[in-house]
Amino acid sequence: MKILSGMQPSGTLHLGNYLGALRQWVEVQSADAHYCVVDLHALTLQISPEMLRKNTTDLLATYLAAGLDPEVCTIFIQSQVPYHAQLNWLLECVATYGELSRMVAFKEKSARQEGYRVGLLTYPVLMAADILLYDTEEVPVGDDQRQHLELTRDIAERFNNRFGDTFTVPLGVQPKVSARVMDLQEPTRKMSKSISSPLGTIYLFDSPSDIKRKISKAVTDTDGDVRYDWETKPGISNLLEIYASFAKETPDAIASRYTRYGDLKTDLANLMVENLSPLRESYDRLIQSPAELHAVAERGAEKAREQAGAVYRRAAQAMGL
Ligand code: AQP
Repeated sequence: MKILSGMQPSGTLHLGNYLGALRQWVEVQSADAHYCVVDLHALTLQISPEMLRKNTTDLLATYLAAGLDPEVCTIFIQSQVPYHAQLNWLLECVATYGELSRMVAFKEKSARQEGYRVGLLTYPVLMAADILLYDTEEVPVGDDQRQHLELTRDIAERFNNRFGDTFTVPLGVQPKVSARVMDLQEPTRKMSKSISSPLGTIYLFDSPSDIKRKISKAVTDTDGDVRYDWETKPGISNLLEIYASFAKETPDAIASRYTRYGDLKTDLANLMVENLSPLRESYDRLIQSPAELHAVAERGAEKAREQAGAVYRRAAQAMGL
């Protein structure tokens, strides 16, 4: 199965990025899987060059710490494969302004920024280019990316209809639980990198004491009944999904073992510390070896350029270039 996914180097990953995306990537890695650090996407944010460079290296180390293996799959940095930006332009001439302006992420992010730039409107087209360049069949992403995935499918189908069969039309795949991890303080809003919520966001490399503190302060409700029910109990349901995701059980099975919120929270916090500590230790080790990280990225980009070049040429030729 041909797979591609990526993340923006826009800061330390949170639990949603891990459970919704990165952990699935590790489970399905193979010689046909491509995972990239999408640094071009991060240019849509207000980010200094130094910070972007640091975040890019950090994210690469995080991929490896989480278990992606460069001997098994292709790991690369998007900007080191120029075909992404090149195919982006071809696809911008296929996508419409109307469909881009209907993207929920664009509406939400543009409402929070004054003088937002054109890239915020068009980055879903770049995402389509990222995916289509690798003849991707499946894209493992969190639930918040569904609309962008639909757009990618629409663009691929429109291109194929107009210029002949060129692109594989990909499918988005989400994990069964924790496809949308919610903010611990505001469980009706997704956990997010760009909205600051110090107690509501668990970062992948939080210390054990921070994880325990944030879980113990997570918003629940007053009826005291441990039940998996998003409609009336979003706070508890969020914790049950996170628990289920780490324990590889169903949220209902976990709920049936608890009668008190406090006990559920204590066990969940311990389980998280147990699962996340090895990642943090591995990251601390990897980040000390920038030359090794650089070599992984170089090797990955070389492999990615070969694959992406062939698809880019196919698309360019189909359009008459
Ligand atoms: N809360 C979440 N639950 C499950 N999955 C999530 N993802 C993001 N938030 C959650 C998934 O993580 C990947 C990150 O992709 P990205 O780096 O492009 O970031 P993003 O989609 O912009 O989400 P962030 O990291 O929270 O930033 P904000 O919301 O601030 O833009 C994707 O697979 C995404 O689905």
